[in-house]
Amino acid sequence: LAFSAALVLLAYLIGSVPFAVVVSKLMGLQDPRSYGSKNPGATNVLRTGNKTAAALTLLGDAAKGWFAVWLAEQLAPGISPVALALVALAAFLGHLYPIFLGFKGGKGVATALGVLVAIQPWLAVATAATWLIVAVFFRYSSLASLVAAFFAPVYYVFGSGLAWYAQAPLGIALAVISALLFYRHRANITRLVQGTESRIGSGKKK
Ligand code: NKO
Repeated sequence: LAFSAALVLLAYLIGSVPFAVVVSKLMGLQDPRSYGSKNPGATNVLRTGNKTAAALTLLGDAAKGWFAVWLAEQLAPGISPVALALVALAAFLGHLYPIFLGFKGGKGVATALGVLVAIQPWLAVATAATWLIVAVFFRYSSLASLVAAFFAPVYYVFGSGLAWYAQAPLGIALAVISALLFYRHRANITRLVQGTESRIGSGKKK
């Protein structure tokens, strides 16, 4: 039990690494918490016009979610579903409430994607495809994230078929992650309703 708790703590610390801030600093860009949506995330970094920085942020934030879950599986082969679900949740919460940024982090979209990659690759593909379709049609990153977050647990239950309850801990973790994604996007939801949300590609050009 102490070992599982250590793995959960480790996952939280890995999830806490804020790639939007790290990448921006390394590339000499402004701190993403100072412009646009003020969110330390890939979408907001893209508002600088630097696509490479945005891509690296997305990659880093997703990779840490994947890595935290993968590492726990390596360090504790045969880890229980409950412990693994808590590890996944901890990595996600690290991004939202990072110890390295005074607990003021991002919205968790990329990190949730990384967690999905580690848990069920097909689920990550289906969820990322959902994000992409909404993003291409509506050009709102936040709307795409919300629709993808809504469908991820749905895909999980349907994809697991009649055996979904055997994987209940992960299913519950995904539902909690999805709910927290909505909660973290509440300012975006207000802007979407008011018609003032910024569209992908409307940020300043490089
Ligand atoms: O700055 O408030 P903003 O407009 O930046 O940003 C809103 C945006 C914040 O998220 C990001 C990360 C962008 C990642 C894009 C690719 C993600 C594709 C997969 C979605 C996975 C959803 C996981 C649900 C798990 C339950 O939203």
